[in-house]
Amino acid sequence: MYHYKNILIISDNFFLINGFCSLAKKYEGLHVDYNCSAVNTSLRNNTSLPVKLTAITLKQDWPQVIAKYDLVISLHCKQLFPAEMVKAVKCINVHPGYNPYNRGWFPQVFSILNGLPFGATIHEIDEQLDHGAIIAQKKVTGELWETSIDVYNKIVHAEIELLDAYLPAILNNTYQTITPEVEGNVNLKKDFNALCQLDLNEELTMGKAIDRLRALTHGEYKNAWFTHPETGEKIYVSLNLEKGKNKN
Ligand code: 0FX
Repeated sequence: MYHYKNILIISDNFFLINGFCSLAKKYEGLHVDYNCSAVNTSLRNNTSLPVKLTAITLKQDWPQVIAKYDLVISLHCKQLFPAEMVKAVKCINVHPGYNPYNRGWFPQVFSILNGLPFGATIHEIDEQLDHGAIIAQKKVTGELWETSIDVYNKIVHAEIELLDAYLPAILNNTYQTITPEVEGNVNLKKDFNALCQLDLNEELTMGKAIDRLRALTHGEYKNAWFTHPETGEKIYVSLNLEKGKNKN
């Protein structure tokens, strides 16, 4: 039997919920409930998920969480965990960044820009954003020909690999932690939004321009944009990169 028996997964991410459900099958006798943010109706209505998701608004619902569960795992939950909840119950975060670098919003976007490491981290949640003691982490590579989505896909797979390897120690509360020696840096949603607005008069090297656009190219998302100088229309920009066969 495990140290933690009543587990709550809070997630706003389809891929990670699916991945966690597959892993959870290996553990008998665990009680796992799955919640997502109340605003995330599309995820709650998604019939291809193997579990039913219940809506939760942590700001108001946290007392029920601490009464019912002994372990809460965030798999990209888009709500901040209230300090009262973090103090009262073990809370663990699975984060798509290599802590303490580029903590916060869309870490790989910022790592493409500032050259800091890409990866995934499982850590204890404290009162600061993506900040607590690190349980496990794994780096992934980000290559010059890769855009945000290419790196992100590697990161979410790394998150599942870490969960697969460390879930036994997490459930038994036998894991070791490390505390990063530096605080690192944090990016917020507003920093991402500011990056998306391109200034046609900004001067930068071609390398920096390519990095900016590959950081903002993520599949179908319309991220980078500029304003047409004459019509005032918004023009969206994304980048297509393809690696050739020859070295030269
Ligand atoms: O679930 P998630 O991958 O993670 C995000 C934050 O990056 C993470 O730091 C936080 N802990 C978590 C709660 O929320 O977010 P997503 O599915 O909205 O986005 C996945 C990727 O898609 C993102 O890294 C970049 C890209 N994206 C997403 C949106 C919404 C864009 O390029 N543009 C967008 O507008």
